[in-house]
Amino acid sequence: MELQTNLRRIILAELLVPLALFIFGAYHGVMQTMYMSGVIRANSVAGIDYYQGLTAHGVINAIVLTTFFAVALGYTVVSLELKSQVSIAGAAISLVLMLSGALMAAAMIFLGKASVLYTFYPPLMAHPLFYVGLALFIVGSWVPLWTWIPVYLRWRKENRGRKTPMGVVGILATFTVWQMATLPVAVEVLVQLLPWSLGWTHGINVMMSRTLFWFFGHPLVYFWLLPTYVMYYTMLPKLAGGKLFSDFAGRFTFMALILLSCPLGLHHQFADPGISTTSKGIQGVLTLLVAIPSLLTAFTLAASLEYAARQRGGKGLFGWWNKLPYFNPENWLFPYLFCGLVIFLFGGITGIVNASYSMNNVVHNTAWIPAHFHLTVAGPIFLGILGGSLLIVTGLLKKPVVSSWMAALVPYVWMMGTFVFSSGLFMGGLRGEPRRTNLGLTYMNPASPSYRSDWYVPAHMGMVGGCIMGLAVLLYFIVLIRSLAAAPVATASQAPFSLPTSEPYHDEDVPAVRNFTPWVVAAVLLCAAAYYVPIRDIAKNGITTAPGFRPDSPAAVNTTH
Ligand code: HAS
Repeated sequence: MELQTNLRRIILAELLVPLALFIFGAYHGVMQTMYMSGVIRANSVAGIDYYQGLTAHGVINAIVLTTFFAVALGYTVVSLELKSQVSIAGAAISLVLMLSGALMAAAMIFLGKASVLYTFYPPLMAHPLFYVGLALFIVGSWVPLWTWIPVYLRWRKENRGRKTPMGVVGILATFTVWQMATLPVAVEVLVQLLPWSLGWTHGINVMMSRTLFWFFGHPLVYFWLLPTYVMYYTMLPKLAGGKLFSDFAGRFTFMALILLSCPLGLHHQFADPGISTTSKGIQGVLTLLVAIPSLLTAFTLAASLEYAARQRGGKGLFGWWNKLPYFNPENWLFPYLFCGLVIFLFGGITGIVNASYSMNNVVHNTAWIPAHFHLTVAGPIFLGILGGSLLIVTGLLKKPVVSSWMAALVPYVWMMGTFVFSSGLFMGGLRGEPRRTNLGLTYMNPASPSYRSDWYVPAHMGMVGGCIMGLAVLLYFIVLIRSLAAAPVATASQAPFSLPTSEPYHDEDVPAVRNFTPWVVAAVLLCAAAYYVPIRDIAKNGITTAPGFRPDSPAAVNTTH
C-alpha cells in the first residue's frame, strides 16, 4: 500500500524541518564541550551566551527532534502496518501546532528571552511566548494518538482474532505514555509558569513545579526510547538476516513500559527537600523495576542477533558475532541500530547506578549525569532518529541513499565520539565536576583561584569526544543532502514504500499482552498511588513562593516584558 500523498508531505516536513533545526542543536552541543573544557573562556560566542546555547541544545535535540520523529514514525507505521488511511486533517493540525510551537519557543531562545534549559526549572523565568510555544507543541503532539485510535479500533473489528502488528503496538504504547506524561507538565505550564511569567502571579511554588516537571520528565525518556524499540523489535532482526527471537518479549516490553514509565520521576529529586524519604524510596524501587523491560529487550535482541548470525553460518559460543552485517553499505541501517544497542548497554548500567538512592548522592548534578544520558538519548535514540529519518525520507521520495558507505560509517564515528565524550564526563563527574556550568570561566581557567587541574583531562576528553560527534553529524548531513539532491531511482519509483519488518521466531500468543486497557488502568492507579503523598506534602508544606530569575543576574526579574 502507498501512503496518502498529503500524508507523505506531512511526514517529510516532520522529519526535515527538525533536522534543519538540529544543525543549531548540534553546533551548540559542540560549543558546550568547548566552554566546559576551557577552550572558550568567555560568556558568549557570536552573540549567543552559554545558557542560551545550552537551552537551544537541549530543547531542539531532546524535545523538538525526538517528538517530531516519534510522530513521523508513528504515522508511517500505523498507516503502513494497518494498511489504513489516517485523518489528513488531524495530521495537518498536529503539524501546524507543533511547528508553530517549536518555532515560537526557538525564537524566544535565540532572542535571549528563554535561557531556562530544557527542564525550564523555575525560578529561572522565560518570556511568556516560550511557554505558549511549549503548550502549542505539546497539544499538537497529542492529536496523532486521538486520530489513530479510531483507525486501530476499526482494524481490530475487521481483523478479529489477529494480533495487532508489533510496530503498531509499540507506537500506541509510545503515545499512551506521552499522553499520561504530558498532562502534569501541561498543568505546570498553564497553571504555574505562564501566569507567573505574565506577572499575574507574583511567585511560584518551585517544589511543585519541579515535581510536576519530573512526573513528565522521566516518562519523557521512555517516550524517546519507545520509537527506537519499535525499530529494534520490528526491523533489527530482519536487517541482521534473521527473526525476532520472541514476539511475546516485544509486546510485554511495550505494555510494561506503559505501566512503569510514569510513577518514578522522584528519582530525579532524590536531593530535593519537602518530599519524604519513603516516597523517594518507593519511586527508587519502581525505577529499578522499569529497567526490567530493557533487560528483557537486551536478551531478546541478543538472541535475535545470534539466530541471524547462525543463519549466516556463524558457529561456536562467541564465534557467531563475526557473522553480523557490521559494514555493508547496502544494509546501511543495520549499524545505526546495532551501535545504538552497544551504546545503550553502558547508558542502561549507569542509569541503574543513578537509580540507587545512596549512590545517586555521589553523582547527582555532576558531569556523570550528562555522560549517562548521552549514552541513552544521544545513543540508541539519536542513532534511531538518524537512521529512521534517512530510511523514511529517501523511501518516500524514492531517492537512493548516496554514499551509502558513508551512511554506514556515521554510527561508528558517532559511537566512538559518545564513548570518548562520556568517558571524560564520567571521570570528571566522579571527581565532582558539575554539570550545566561554564567551567572555562573558572574551574578550567588556570588564572582563576578555583582552577581544578584534576578536571583538565576529563573535560578535554569531553571536548575531543564532542568534536568526533560533530564530525559524525557533518558526515550524516553530507549523505542526507546528497541523497535529497539525487534523481529518484527509476525502478523503485514503481514500488510502494515499505518498512523492513521481522518475522517472529517464537510466535507466542499470550492474551495478557493483547489488550491495552488493563495496562493503562493499572498505570493510572500506580501513578496516583506513587504521587498522591508527595504532591499532598508539597501542597501542605506551605513553601514560600519564588520570584523569577535569569541565569546572568542575582536580581529578580521584573515581569513587565
Ligand atoms: Fe536515565 C537521569 C535512571 C534510562 C535519559 N536519564 C537521566 C537524564 C536523562 C536520562 C536525559 O535514577 C538527565 C535528566 C536531567 O536533565 O536531569 N535512566 C535511569 C534508569 C534507566 C534509565 C534506571 N535514561 C534512561 C533512558 C534515557 C535516559 C533510556 C533516555 C532515553 N536516569 C536515571 C536516574 C537519573 C537519570 C536516576 C537522575 C540522576 C540525577 O541524579 O539527576 C533504565 O531504564 C535503564 C535500563 C537499561 C538497561 C540497558 C539494556 C541494554 C540494552 C542493550 C543490549 C545490547 C545488545 C548488543 C543486545 C538495563 C537493551 C550487545 C552488543 C555487544 C557488543 C555486547
